[in-house]
Amino acid sequence: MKKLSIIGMPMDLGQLRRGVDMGPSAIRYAEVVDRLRGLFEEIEDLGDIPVGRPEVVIDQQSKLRNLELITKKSEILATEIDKVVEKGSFPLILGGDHSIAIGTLAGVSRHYENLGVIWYDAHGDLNTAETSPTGNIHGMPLAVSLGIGHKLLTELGGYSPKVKPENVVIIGARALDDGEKELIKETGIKVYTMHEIDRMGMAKVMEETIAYLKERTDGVHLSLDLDGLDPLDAPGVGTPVIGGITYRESHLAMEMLAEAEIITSAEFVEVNPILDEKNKTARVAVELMGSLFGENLL
Ligand code: 6HN
Ligand code: MN
Ligand code: MN
Ligand code: MN
Repeated sequence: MKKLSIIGMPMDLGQLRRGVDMGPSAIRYAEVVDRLRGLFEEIEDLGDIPVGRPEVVIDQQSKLRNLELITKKSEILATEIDKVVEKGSFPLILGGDHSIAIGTLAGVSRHYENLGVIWYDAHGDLNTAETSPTGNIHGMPLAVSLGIGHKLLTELGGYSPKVKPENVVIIGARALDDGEKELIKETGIKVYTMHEIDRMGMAKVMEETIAYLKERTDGVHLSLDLDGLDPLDAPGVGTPVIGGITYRESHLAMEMLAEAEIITSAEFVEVNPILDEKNKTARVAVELMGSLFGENLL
C-alpha cells in the first residue's frame, strides 16, 4: 500500500501493570517513522488517542476490570481507524495492552466481508468473564471479536462478530487457559502452538497460514503481541512466557507476510518500557515492522 497511518493507543486498562501505556512513546523513540519511510509513498503519524491514567475501577456485575473506560476509549480508537481505512491508508496501531484490539478490529472489520486475523501471541486472549483467571480484559479481545463476551465490548461499533472463527489463526500459543482450550475446540480456530512451530518449523507454519487465509479472506489483520516472542528477545512485556518464538523466526514470519502481500492492517501491542532492557522490545517491534512492510524484499 502507498500510505501508512500510525495511531498510538496508550491504554493500560486491560491489565494491572502500569507502564504499557508508554508503549507508543517507546516505539516512536525507536524511530518507527524513519525505519518505515522508504517503504511507503507517504507516512502520517496521527499521534495518540487520549486515554488518561485513571485509578482502577472494577465493574462489580461482570468482574471485568475497567469495562466502561475500555469501552469508551475503544470506541474512539475504532472511529479513528475507520477513517484511516476509509481513505485507503494502511492502519498501524501502537499499543497499549492487547485490549486495544477490540477497538482496532471494530474499526477495521466493517470494511471487509471476511476479515482474517493472525493472532501472534503466547496467549489465546480467548477468555470471558466466566473463564478468566484474572478479570483482565487484555486476556479477552479475541473472544470479544468473535462475538463472545460482555455485550458492551462485543457490540462495539454497532456490529458483531468482527471475525469468524474459521478466519482466525493463532501463532505462538504456549499459555492457554482451560476455558480457552475449550473454546478453541468448540469453534475450530486454527492454532499453531509452540509445539507445532518446533515440529514443523516457522516457514511451514507461515506457508500454511498464508495459504489458508488467502483462500477464505479479503483482508488480514496482524495482531502482534510482543510476548509471542521469547522473553530473551522481548523482555519488556507484562505477561512473559518462556519458550517463545525467536527473533529470527519472527522476522521470517514477517518477511513471508510481506512476500505474500496479505496484511491489510496491523497492531503491535504489550510493549512495556518500564519492564524493558534499554528499549529492546520497542526496537524489536520496529525491526519486525520493517520486515512486515518489506524492507528485506529485493
Ligand atoms: N495478553 N490468560 C491470561 C489472562 O489473564 O486471561 C493472560 C492474558 C495475557 C493477555 O498477553 O495479551
Ligand atoms: Mn467506514
Ligand atoms: Mn495478547
Ligand atoms: Mn500475550
